[in-house]
Amino acid sequence: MDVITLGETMVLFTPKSSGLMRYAGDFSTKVAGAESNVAIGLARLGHQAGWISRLGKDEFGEKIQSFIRGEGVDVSQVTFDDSASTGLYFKEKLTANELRLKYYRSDSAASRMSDDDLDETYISNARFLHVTGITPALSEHCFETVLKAMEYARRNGVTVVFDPNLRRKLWTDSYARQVLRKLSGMADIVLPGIDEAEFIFGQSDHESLAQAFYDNGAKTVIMKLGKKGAYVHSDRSTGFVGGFPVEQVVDPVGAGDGFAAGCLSGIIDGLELKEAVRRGNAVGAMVTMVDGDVEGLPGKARLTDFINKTHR
Ligand code: KDG
Repeated sequence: MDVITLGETMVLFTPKSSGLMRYAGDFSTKVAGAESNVAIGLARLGHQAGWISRLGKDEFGEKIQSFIRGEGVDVSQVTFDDSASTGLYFKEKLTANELRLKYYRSDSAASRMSDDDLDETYISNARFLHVTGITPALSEHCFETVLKAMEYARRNGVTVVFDPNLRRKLWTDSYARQVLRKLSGMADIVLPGIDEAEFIFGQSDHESLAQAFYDNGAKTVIMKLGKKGAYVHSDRSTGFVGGFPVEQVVDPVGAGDGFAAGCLSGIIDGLELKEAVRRGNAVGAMVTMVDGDVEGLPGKARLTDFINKTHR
């Protein structure tokens, strides 16, 4: 495996009409979860990715497993729980530019994950372990599972990648800040957004914030700056990597996961760090132009085309 990831994936319902969801009659159903989004992004780019999770023993659990398997991600470590449900998630489009997200995931099957769900050998055979700050927010068990997965990775020489992915609806600010800071310090590579960096370390400029993550323990800091691109800070390379212009943002959700998949894909392919981040910027931009978290993730040919066209 190139990358193994771990986390909750839900069925995503999107009303076909805009406005308040109470008036919506028809919904599309898709599959969404930050970590499986990354795994799918990597698989589309030709890498080997695995996803660890728990699903409810219900039709939605079956849907998620078969969708992710169909995308070429290894789901051999996914288990089914017959006493809890698969999580659901609604993306309400209030106006053309205003989304409202609503979760139905408390006490879901994934929130009951425990370190019994982890196989050290499976993790030790990967090059990278990708985890996010969503999973520890689901439950104490989930937090311990993330810690254990990181411990297995570290003692087997697997590079740990952490994306804070702050979800304020899931926990209190003070606890979130404490946990995200701790996990960021245990990772080799961190991928915070500038807002998340400010949430964790306080308001400052991107250079000082990147330095704060570095001083906290991460060897490579890749900070997302939205449309502007990203800022990189590591021993070998420091500086901006410009973003790609987007004609029209259709759905921004999942762009950060596309960015993570693109950066990791570049690193796996042996690109220099800033070139890898450029690939991340391109994938992130492409995701925003299509509805759904994963539907806009490109294969290698489309990605190369997009990069070449934009920079001709
Ligand atoms: O990054 C996209 C995710 O936010 C979305 O897929 C849902 O995993 C999700 C979450 O917990 O918000």
